[in-house]
Amino acid sequence: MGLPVVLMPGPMHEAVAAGLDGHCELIRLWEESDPDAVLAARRDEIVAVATGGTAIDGPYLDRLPAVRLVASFGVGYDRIDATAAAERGVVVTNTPGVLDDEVADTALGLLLMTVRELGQAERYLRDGKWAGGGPYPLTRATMHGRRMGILGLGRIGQAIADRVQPFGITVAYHNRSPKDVEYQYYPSLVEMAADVDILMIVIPGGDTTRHLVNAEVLKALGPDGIVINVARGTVVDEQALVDALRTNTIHAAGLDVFEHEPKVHPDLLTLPNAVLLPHVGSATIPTRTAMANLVVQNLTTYLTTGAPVTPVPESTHLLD
Ligand code: 8YV
Repeated sequence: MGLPVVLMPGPMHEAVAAGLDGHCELIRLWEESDPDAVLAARRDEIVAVATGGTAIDGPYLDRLPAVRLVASFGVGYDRIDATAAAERGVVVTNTPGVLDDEVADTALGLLLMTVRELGQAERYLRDGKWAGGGPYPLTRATMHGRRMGILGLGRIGQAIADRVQPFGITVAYHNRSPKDVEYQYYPSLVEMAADVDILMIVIPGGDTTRHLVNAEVLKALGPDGIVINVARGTVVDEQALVDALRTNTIHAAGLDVFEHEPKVHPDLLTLPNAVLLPHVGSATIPTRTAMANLVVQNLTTYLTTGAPVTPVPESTHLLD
């Protein structure tokens, strides 16, 4: 018998293909001159998919009836319809845990940049304004003694909470249901926004969280309010955020993710109170390698034992 066949629809971290070497036959679909013909010809052989960003929904899986596993790179899997997959008996895995500290570090850096205007201050120096125009203006905001509301207190949210408390920042959170933690829980996002001055967004993307942070939430956050988003751009109504920044309805925003990334709302590029990063939350060589290795582990354990290591919640009942 030949090796099991795994489909890779688009390019991924090179450690994935390297780690799978010898365990399966890998179809690199984007390198094929006629991808549809390859899918049609191999549809009954392809048992698993390794993906880094391709949208995979029910109709996509219907073209691949032998697939039983979709191994996704990244902790967020909003581009994969895990419910439609489960309905077809397909398990989805993601890469939780291995990127928590990296993303939390990025969130802290972005928060500091936003509160203390560090990027703007650096540009001031590089533009030669320090020598010519005197010191950079004092920032209105400081880190110390602030209240942070975490939208989505999961593993990464907890890692952020651990990092900000030594700054004297008090933590509260909003999730669908309360957790066994000492932070204040808010069943209402608007009420939390009204009580805090930093809104830290770490909640997964997807239809259920789309535009959760809207004009009403931003208004409640208020003129000293700071929004930090290291989750998914879709969680925020980006036009409402642009309007809130322009009218000083909130003080500032630090964004690592965007609603239509890699396209960035053109107004964000010109707003002085927006700090913008190109989705670098987990983007270090060690962390991305660890994520790639977890994708490989999910595929290889599935191929040998039938039980991948990190299934998403929508899939776990398929493994009981
Ligand atoms: C990566 C991420 O940028 O894990 C996630 O959900 O958003 C990031 O770690 C992404 O997976 C890159 O493909």
